[in-house]
Amino acid sequence: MLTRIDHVGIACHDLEEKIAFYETTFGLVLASREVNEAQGVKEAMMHVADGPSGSSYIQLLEPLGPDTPVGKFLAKRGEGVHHVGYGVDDVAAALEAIGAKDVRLLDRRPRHGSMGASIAFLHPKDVGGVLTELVQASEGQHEGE
Ligand code: CMX
Ligand code: CO
Repeated sequence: MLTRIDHVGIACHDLEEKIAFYETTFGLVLASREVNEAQGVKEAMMHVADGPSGSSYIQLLEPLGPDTPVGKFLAKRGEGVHHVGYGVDDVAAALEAIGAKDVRLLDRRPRHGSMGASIAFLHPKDVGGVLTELVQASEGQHEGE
């Protein structure tokens, strides 16, 4: 069902500073920068690599306010790894299969993610403490294109 690690989401206080850090320290290239009001974040995708089933990224996340998922996370735990996003071919089908197991879905239906992807989250308490995101890349981002 999972085709790749699409991205690792990292919570930070200052998006611009962290973009510069990943550029200068690791030579990563900024692939996109977006504000996602529904998710309460300002975010950047830093391209890491291309593989046979698509690309992988580091997703840098700055909260739009304290009462957002990333805002609450930063207040509680500070900066660091916030979630893991796995690639899937069909996020709706993956949700149906996973929802039939004892894993709480934070999204019953896919939502809009970075770069036109369809995304959905699984509750961290049911995934061994790891907030987990399923990512169906938009057409054109698919299969190593
Ligand atoms: N990883 C692991 N555990 C987490 C977590 C995370 N990122 N965020 C919260 N938790 C834990 C908390 O530590 C807490 O555990 P304890 O009760 O043991 O202290 C528990 O989950 C509840 O946390 P909370 O602070 O009370 O927060 P909420 O329950 O209100 O929200 C969650 C938690 C996961 C349901 C919410 O953050 C959510 O819906 N996340 C999905 C959306 C999201 O994260 N969007 C931003 C990224 C967008 C993108 O990737 O594009
Ligand atoms: Co993400």
